[in-house]
Amino acid sequence: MSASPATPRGGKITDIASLRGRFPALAQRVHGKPLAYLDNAASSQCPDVVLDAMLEQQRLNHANVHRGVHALSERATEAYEGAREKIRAWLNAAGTDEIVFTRGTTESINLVASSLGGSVLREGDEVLISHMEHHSNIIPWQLVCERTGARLVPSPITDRGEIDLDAFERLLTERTRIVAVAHVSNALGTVNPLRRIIDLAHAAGAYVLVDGAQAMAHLHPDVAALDCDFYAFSGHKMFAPTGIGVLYGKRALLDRMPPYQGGGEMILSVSFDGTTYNAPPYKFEAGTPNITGAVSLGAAVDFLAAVDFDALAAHEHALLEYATERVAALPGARIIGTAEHKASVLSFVLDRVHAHDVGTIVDSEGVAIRTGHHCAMPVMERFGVPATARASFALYNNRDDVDRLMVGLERALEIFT
Ligand code: C6P
Repeated sequence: MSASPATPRGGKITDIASLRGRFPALAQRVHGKPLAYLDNAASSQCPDVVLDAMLEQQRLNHANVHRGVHALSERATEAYEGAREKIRAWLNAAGTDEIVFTRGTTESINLVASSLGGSVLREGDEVLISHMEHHSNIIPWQLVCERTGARLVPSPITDRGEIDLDAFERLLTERTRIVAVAHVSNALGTVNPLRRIIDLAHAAGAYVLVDGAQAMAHLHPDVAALDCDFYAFSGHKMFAPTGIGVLYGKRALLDRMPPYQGGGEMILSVSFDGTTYNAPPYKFEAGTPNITGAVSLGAAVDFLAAVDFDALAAHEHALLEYATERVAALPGARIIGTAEHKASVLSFVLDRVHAHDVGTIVDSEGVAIRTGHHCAMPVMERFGVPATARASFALYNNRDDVDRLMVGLERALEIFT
């Protein structure tokens, strides 16, 4: 089941279209129609190798990690730490001690906001984010700003949905202690110029957190080359299950940061007089972790590592262009997010049909998209819309999925005309 017929000898998979067959969920019918799954920015489907890894972990190796001396616990520990190493290698992090397992992007950002933010921010300091951030990269900073007296500063975006770099530079001052930006916007699809942002932020003496939730299934971030201080992401948007994610953090910073939660695993010794903490990453992994999730995420990284990312980018880019052209040609259509560099996401409104009706009608055609504010209300406000319909692509999507979306959209227009 897990052997790939599309792997050229000795090389990476370049025939991206062939990967669709590896995703069992895509073979089902929904409302009597073949499924066209275009809600990948919310959660992507799992390939056979990830499903196999999940099942094997639960069937044979289900035990707690780092605790038992028995065989199952040792196997679980090996699989869990093996996954950490796979993720380290994929991100090009310096060590596995820089890879913290979390529940997902949201928890990773809350960890940094609470632990780093809580210890370095003072009254008058600023946290600089962008106007295109997901709520998960806004609210944790608002919470810590309320606690510390620091100020949250949103940097404006242009009409195309790109960070206005001149404004960003102006807002970056000696008061800026932390910069937090998305690698890819979930509501607009914009790919942000991270290197430039990180260089500017570091030159101003600020730490940088990157919200990589929307990047991992499309780009291959190299944290050493980016030189970001933190990089956060979720497994369920990169072909792994829900409930597992990662915080990459530079070791020197993780060392200095206080624990985020207390409990088992994160200590060296405990007495009623006080506790000494374990070293990173364990200092930040209180309690029994999501072992099966981590192992499955490791399998998802193996899956991605076999794929040629240039071919993947070309495939997804062609699909996004095709879908953008077709949707833009519909009467009353407006594309929200027209950045020069985009990945995966096509957000749009139809002036005659509310986004929620669009979503319901295309669902009846077996087409899954997301509608609403996409947990990015400031983006909706910036573009003067209450909600958008959003088709988001993954490597397994094809033109047929887009054609099926168009059938649904034309039907919605018929009903509302
Ligand atoms: N965006 C979407 O449909 P969690 O929920 O922790 O896995 O990811 C949060 C998150 C953070 N940043 C970005 C850029 C995101 O896109 C998301 C999740 C989903 O767009 C669910 S709202």
